[in-house]
Amino acid sequence: MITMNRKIRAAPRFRGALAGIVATVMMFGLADLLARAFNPSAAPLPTLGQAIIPLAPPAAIKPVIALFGDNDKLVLILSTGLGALAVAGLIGAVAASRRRLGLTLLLLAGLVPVIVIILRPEASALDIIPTIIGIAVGITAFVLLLRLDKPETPAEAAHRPDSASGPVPGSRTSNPLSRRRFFTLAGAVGAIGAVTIAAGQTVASLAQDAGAAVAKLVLPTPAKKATAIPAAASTDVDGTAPFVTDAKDFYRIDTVLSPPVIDPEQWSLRIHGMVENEVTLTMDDLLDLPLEEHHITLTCVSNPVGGELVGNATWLGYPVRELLARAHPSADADMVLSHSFDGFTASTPIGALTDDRAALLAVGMNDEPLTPIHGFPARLVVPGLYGFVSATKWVTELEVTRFDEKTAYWTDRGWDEKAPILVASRIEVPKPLAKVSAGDIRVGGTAWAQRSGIKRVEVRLDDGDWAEATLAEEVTIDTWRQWRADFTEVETGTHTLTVRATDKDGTVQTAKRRDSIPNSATGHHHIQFRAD
Ligand SMILES: Nc1nc2c(c(=O)[nH]1)N[C@H]1C(S)=C(S)[C@@H](COP(=O)(O)O)O[C@H]1N2
Ligand SMILES: [Mo]
Repeated sequence: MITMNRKIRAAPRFRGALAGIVATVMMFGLADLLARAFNPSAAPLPTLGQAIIPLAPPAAIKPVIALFGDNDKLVLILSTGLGALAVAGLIGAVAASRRRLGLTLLLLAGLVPVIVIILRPEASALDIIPTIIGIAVGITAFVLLLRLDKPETPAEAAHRPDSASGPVPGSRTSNPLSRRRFFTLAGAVGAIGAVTIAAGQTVASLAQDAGAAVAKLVLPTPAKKATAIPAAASTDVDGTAPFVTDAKDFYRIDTVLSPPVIDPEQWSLRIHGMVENEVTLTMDDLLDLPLEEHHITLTCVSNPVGGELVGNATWLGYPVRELLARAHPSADADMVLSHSFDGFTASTPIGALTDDRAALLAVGMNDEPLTPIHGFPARLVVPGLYGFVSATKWVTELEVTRFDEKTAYWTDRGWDEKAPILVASRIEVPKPLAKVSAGDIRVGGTAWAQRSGIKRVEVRLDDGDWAEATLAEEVTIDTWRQWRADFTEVETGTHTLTVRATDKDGTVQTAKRRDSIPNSATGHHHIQFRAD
């Protein structure tokens, strides 16, 4: 009797959970699709996901980036969605026995995305309309579903053909007819939800085409061309990364779920804070300046040893040094806090922006305007510093200040204030666990030590001696340098290769392993391969 009672009660609870889940799918789908028409940045699911990012503990972010790479954003959206469905399912299960409580909880849960949307810095009151409509329709569907999931009256139960013993006293047995209607409606609501989600994604990918904004920006001919890249800058070992990284292959790290699309005609850069003259620069002003082109290798502090979060491009821009000079920074200032359109900030030592290095306010990458994910229409690129303290994309403000007055996005989360790039090297060929023919083996890779330059790269096979690699020609001290090494008479079996680099100051890349927080992972890169 007791087990039977439990079974009978589990069924409405299950249907309640299902009602909550399909109603929520529909709410998100509908709200998302409507938001695409109004204002894509007001779509509830991405907005919820985006709101979670700054709250996430840094210790959790880095492993996610390491595990999923560029897919970290997809993983975040999916887990936010699954989390929301789990909550909706629980509330639905509660509503099966306590309707009013369930409805109140659902309404409260629905308010969460509304509040998050309103709290965005760029929010307008209209932004909540899609979500409110989604919630209203979702809750209506939920109520209808619960109504259909009515318990069977004793009279109905008595007339059921299979009811030999009549209704169980005190139990809620659902009515088979309304149960069928319930599942039909639940299926329909779920399907509408799925279709609206798919439609929203399609509209989103069409709208994401920032082509129109990018087409408005026509790059001028550089007043100063970058040094020509000699053929000898590449070792030509098959399978190594090219010397110049294509924009589409360039690693991407940022805290936005989708890059802002900024109209260059609306963009401006404001230089303010501890300055004598505030300066505001429009895109036309910037494009009229004598722009310079420089090859610069950009690196992320989160790059694991041997990792892919490094790339080399030819950047076109104007020296930040000159822009700052127009504003006349106070002698007490020691930092420039660059602000992005999306709220991200980076704190750069003012010296790195005013010395002779090519710190650029960049508009071009490899002869094209920046792509939206790499900072269109303008970003900073500073040789020798990790991206999180220097390479602000979608940059809109340079605030001249002091380290003891202001902090930046990542420094607030435990990363170093000042982050010069450490000497590093990686093996690109052979690939980890590759099978190669025994005998003569060619090894190739890249090393970097921006601002200093690479002096030496050494490679070791198994426990052998360090062998000096052949370096490709250096293009500038701010670009990475390819290398290759040849080993002969490599025997059949499994082998390990290890690499280390030395910069021109004589600093040898340390073998000591450490984590990327607060100032980059260290250790030697090694890989295993099989010779057959
Ligand atoms: N607006 C904005 N700019 C940003 C970031 C960000 O999160 N938001 N991330 C920084 C970090 S950590 C790095 S490593 C570089 C990466 O630039 P990329 O994505 O063009 O390779 O951008 C920097 N600029
Ligand atoms: Mo980074």
